[in-house]
Amino acid sequence: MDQTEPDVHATVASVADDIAEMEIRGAATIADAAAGALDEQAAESDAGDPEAFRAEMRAAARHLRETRPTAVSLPNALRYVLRGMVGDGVADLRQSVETTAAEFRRELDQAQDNLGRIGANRLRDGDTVMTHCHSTDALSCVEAALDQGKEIRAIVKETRPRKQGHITARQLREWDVPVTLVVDNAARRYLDDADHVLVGADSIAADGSVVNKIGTSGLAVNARERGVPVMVAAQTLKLHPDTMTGHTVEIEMRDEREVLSADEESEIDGDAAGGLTVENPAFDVTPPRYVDAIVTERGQFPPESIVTLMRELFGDQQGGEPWEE
Ligand code: RI2
Repeated sequence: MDQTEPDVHATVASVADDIAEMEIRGAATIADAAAGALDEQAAESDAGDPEAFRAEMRAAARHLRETRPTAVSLPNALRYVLRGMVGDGVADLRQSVETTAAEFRRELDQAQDNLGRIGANRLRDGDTVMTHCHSTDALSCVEAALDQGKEIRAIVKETRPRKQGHITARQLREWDVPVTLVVDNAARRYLDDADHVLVGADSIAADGSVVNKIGTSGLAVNARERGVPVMVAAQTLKLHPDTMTGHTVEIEMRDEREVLSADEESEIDGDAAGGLTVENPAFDVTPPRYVDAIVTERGQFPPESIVTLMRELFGDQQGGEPWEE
């Protein structure tokens, strides 16, 4: 086995950095960028033979895979493109990557549009949604409802530590949706004014558990207690195939500086060296009993039955990952 790791193209390295730093973020957007980066790697490769080309593509996929562990859309995108890489010569292989990456990105957009139309059916004229973080899948439901002429209002949770709720608020205001922005701690107080909790997902497990931005599970438990239905907008790209065979979803732990700046940390800690531990999990797991519906481009599912869709989509896919040698 060749021990030398092939170089990855500069675009792949830069997309990987941007994903890790969350300059590129959101499960669907990450998947789209990863497919684009593989396409770029193929286009720019100067590999002299098919085996060298394949090795480069596998190395690029591994590099992208290592950026963030939780959103399954990333490995699902890499699998899709690498499994579509077929042909005898370098030119054929390159062409197949280009075609497959383009097809993947087209389907991603299409799936989100279809999901939005299905999700919009749950929203009635005059409804208020409470959102958490920023999800393009969730927003596509609101956009479709607006397209249908419904009036929708939003209570938008800020979503510490990175405040991605602000992105949601901006987008909704661009669509002229009346928005009330609240800090995360105020969510329970405002649940009485909400008709739906509407969130996205980074991964959905086979038992219907929803892995999404930290704070989703607490919101869902509160919503259940208040009688507000919880709707998860997640295209099938978010279904996690490994969970069908008992694997759990790794929760990403991010840098403590996202929670406390160096100044804040020293103010709290004074001169005491190492006295403060900061934990910064990016995601949490909402058990299926707190979720009313998972909306996908293939229809709406109660969380407990999502496994039937997963069996249909993934079958009994066995074997190694296409980026492994
Ligand atoms: P879409 C985001 O994760 C949020 O948790 C959001 O709910 C999820 O991805 C899905 O986003 P992060 O990348 O695919 O901000 O619906 O950590 O856009």
